[in-house]
Amino acid sequence: MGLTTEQLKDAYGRMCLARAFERKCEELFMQGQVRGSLHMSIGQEASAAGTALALRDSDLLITNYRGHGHALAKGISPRAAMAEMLGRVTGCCKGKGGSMHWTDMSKGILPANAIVAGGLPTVVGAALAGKLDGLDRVAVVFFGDGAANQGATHEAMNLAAIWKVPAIFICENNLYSEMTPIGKTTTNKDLAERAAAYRMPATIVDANDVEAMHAAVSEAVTRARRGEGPTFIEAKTYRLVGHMIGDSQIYRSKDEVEEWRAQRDPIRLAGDKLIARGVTRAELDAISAGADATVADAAAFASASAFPDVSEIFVDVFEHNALN
Ligand SMILES: Cc1ncc(C[n+]2csc(CCOP(=O)(O)OP(=O)(O)O)c2C)c(N)n1
Ligand SMILES: [Mg+2]
Repeated sequence: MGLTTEQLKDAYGRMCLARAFERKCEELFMQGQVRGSLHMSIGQEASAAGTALALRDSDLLITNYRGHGHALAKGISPRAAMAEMLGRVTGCCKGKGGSMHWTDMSKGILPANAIVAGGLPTVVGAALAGKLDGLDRVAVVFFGDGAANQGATHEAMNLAAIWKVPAIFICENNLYSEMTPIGKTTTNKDLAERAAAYRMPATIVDANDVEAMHAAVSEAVTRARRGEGPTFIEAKTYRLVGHMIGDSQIYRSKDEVEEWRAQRDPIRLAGDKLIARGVTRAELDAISAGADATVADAAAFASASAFPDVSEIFVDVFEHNALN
């Protein structure tokens, strides 16, 4: 099941937005305006856009530290997201969560967290809650190939399968866990095969192809809505930038990165498909310029916003008494 041309244009726009947003964050990071670290998903945008297009606002999404594209594709406000990057009070966590805790419950985006595999137990709970409440709602989690080796991943998959909860496990296999190539972390590089241990339906998808990604997630959503339980999707992809900003990337060759950039850039692939369907280059440029304008507006909004007042430091955080 492919996307209509309108849907593909929508996907293209969501991918352009994610990329423009992260490039702007990179710029702001270099200026010292974004603090901490920055984990970009450049090269992995089709996984996010294809998934979001298969979901409703009421469906839940949980992501991790590499989740800018996921949350933007699912509809987080770019202004609130950028203000959060800059630690401003108008941010989606009032400036206190940063990049790694983006959330927007009105769009079904649960607060992200940076614990590798931390989203998997949460998604089982979120899916179970929807099932117990009789809601027609699915819950999706994104995690990486490294996270697939965590114990929590397997506990979560086991429970999801036995309880038949409407959860979708999307493992973005970008071939590296921080600086470690997948060949050094596991003997079987097809991570989808692990789902068989839980009798969970699983599929491997070329996640640089937004249509393929959308088709795989749509099938999983249909199964979940029918009450048939969870699905595991291995989204094969590649990050075109370092693990985090400042990563010198000495663990992989420049040729490898260049080959993925030249052959498999998901935005270019979607653009080529649109051109083949008769969309003009000028239309594509207009979509991309629209994304740039949204990001410029978000950055201006964020820069003009105040920092949270220091009196707010313990508001909305867990257990500040532990510090006393
Ligand atoms: C429990 C835990 N262990 C270690 C880390 C440090 N860490 C941050 S990202 C990362 C690599 C995860 O790789 P992968 O799951 O493949 O995701 P990717 O970064 O490639 O998207 C590690 C080890 C962490 N955040 N949480
Ligand atoms: Mg990885």
